Amino acid sequence: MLEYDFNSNSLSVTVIQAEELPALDMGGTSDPYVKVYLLPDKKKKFETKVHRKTLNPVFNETFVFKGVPYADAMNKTLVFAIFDFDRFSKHDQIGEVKVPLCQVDLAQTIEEWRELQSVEGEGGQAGVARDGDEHVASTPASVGAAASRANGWRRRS
Ligand SMILES: [Ca+2]
Repeated sequence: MLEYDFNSNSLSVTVIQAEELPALDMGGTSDPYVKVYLLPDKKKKFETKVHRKTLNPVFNETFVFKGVPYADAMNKTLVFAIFDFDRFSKHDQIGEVKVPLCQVDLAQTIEEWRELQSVEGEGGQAGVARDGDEHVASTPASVGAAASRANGWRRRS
């Protein structure tokens, strides 16, 4: 969920939930958490809590990017990167969702599902096979959230 405050130049991002994540751990589960940041600068990175042993985590955590003028926001891409927490090894990236902010109407609150894209290269993970059923919820803004759900944002990986 995305919400932009034109008065304070801040972008509020809520990570809601993910469904049907791939299992990366023995036992058929993962320990997902989400990193949220803006490209290209990656200056500020936020992380949700780790949800242990679940493939359908509900995060409901909100992060605020401050000092992002609207004109700058148009050049940035919001990234939701989902990782699997591992206590004794490098965390594997499960997938990611990228939202170019120029494609989003920041004048409204937006709430919608997006399909996870697999990733290559990060942490030596060569990309996780995916059948297109995984989602991550992202939301911009607070008016008309329901309406935006059907506006064709879903993309196949
Ligand atoms: Ca794990």
